[in-house]
Amino acid sequence: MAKLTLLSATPSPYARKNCIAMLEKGIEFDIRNEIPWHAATETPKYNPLEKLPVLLFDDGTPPVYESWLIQEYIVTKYAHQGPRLMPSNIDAQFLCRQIQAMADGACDAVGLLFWEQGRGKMRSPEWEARQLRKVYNVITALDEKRKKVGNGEFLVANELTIADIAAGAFLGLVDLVEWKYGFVVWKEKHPDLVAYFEMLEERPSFKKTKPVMFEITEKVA
Ligand SMILES: N[C@@H](CCC(=O)N[C@@H](CS)C(=O)NCC(=O)O)C(=O)O
Repeated sequence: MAKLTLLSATPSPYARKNCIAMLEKGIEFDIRNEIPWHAATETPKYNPLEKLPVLLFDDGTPPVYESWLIQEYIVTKYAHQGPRLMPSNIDAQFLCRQIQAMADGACDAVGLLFWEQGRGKMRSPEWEARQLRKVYNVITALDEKRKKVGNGEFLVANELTIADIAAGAFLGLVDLVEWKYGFVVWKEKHPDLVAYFEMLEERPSFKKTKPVMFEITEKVA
């Protein structure tokens, strides 16, 4: 098997999903942290979209980018190693992927908010409200899904899946930005979801990948 390296960034919820999946499965990998907006970034060498995470191989296998696709790679290529992270039932699989798409989209909205907040006088309150609304919509939707599964720990099929990993990575991002910027306030209104988030955060794979904000010190390259 080729040696795996994940091109990552310390606050990235997308890369965190991939790290958690590989840790859960006991896959060996290296991490190479970058700031993808700085001039020294190597991300564009591997992904024409200039975004990370990117999964790199040392045996000439083409890089895999887009975090959802990296999850698919991990789940399918390492199907027989560790927890499967994807149920066998097709409908449950779609549900997992749907929840992942929703959580990833909410991370995109947080990112757009972050950049908008840096635009000084050009900031659009309407645009910010729109992105924030998406974040809250997804928090509410996750809370509802969580309530539907009742006492089960996980969102789909009573087992840890890519859906929980994506939901946990999104909530981890919200937690980080709430602490840093105070613009997402959700915990009082969603105690069940907080309990779910805390349950996930207790897992060694989540503990080991806690997001850390970086400082963007250069003009965007
Ligand atoms: N849909 C992508 C989103 C990845 C993403 O937005 N990554 C950020 C870092 S957290 C990035 O590299 N941004 C650089 C850019 O937008 O140009 C995925 O799931 O992998």
